[in-house]
Amino acid sequence: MTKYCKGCGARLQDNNMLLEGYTSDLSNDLCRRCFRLKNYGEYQVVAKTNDEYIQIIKNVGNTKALVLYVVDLLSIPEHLEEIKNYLSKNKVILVLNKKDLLPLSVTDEKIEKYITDNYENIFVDQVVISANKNYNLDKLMRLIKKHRDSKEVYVIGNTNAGKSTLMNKIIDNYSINISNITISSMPSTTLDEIKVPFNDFLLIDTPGLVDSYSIINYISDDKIKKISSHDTIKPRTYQIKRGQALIFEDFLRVDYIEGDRNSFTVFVSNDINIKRINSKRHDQLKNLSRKEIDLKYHEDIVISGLGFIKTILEGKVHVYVDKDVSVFTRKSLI
Ligand SMILES: Nc1nc2c(ncn2[C@@H]2O[C@H](COP(=O)(O)OP(=O)(O)OP(=O)(O)O)[C@@H](O)[C@H]2O)c(=O)[nH]1
Ligand SMILES: [Mg+2]
Repeated sequence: MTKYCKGCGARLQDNNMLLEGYTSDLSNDLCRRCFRLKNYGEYQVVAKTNDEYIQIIKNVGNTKALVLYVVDLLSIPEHLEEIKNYLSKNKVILVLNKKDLLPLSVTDEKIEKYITDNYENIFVDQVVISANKNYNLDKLMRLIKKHRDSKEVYVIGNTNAGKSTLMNKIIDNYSINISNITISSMPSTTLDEIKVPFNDFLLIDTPGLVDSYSIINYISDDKIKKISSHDTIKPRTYQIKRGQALIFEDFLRVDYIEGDRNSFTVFVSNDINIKRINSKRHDQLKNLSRKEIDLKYHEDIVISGLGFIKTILEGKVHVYVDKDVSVFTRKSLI
């Protein structure tokens, strides 16, 4: 009988250690990779292609299932609306996760207003939650009840958005079952669909899209752990003059090239070291690819996968980072 790993959804097999779903004993519920991740925190890379992700999303688009589109509030994709290209027939609820990472001064209303102002009529509803802290899960459950008119509810979104964490929380809190889906701070933890019967419908976890523009793909594993914040971010504000720059460890440099004295408030993991330097005196990290950015009033500079810098005044900035990392500006989220 075909059996699937309860942690990552891969088909269990005992033939090839190097392939996903391997276990030495087919009576196990978990593959070896999930067992090790859960018990020892050891991560084994699996190369997942985004084609598989796109195929899953396309299949969802052929159903009328309700979709929960989970987004990490620290890494809101630049074009949230694009998901609807695949899901034109589905109702999609936008689930903005990891609220606990943002300071309390950032209210749900502010975030919701930002979404309604920028993505009007794309989503049937939206909700700000923290899966980790069980925050607003009741509200999410009410929205599911309100919009669900099919037997299936899919949970989709980029890798690391917190889809599996959310699945576990919903199942543990709102049904008699206990959920054991593997979660981790590393990308591509879930490998295939995981269907869990939930009260009178099926809740389906999916592998996440690997955002190829995210900084996560271009830094070492230990740095990935460092940039994945677990605690509420303490925003760090720098009064910054033309000719000064901020250096973030060994992966990011932001130079203030033109403009009046400005204020840069940085929302990234508290574990990341940031130094303010005089641009002329230090060449550090200038070997990275340079992106030139024109700032308007009250904009955020978003560095995919890392976080954002809230700025106040107009100006010109040079951002040095790996060439494949996307850097963009948006109207201030907060
Ligand atoms: N701070 C915070 N971290 C969260 C929250 N939800 C999930 N995480 C963390 O985010 C990381 C990724 O969580 P997963 O649930 O594995 O993410 P996923 O979307 O299933 O990822 P893939 O399976 O790789 O697509 C883990 O380190 C979680 O602990 C949350 O509400 N707050
Ligand atoms: Mg997952």
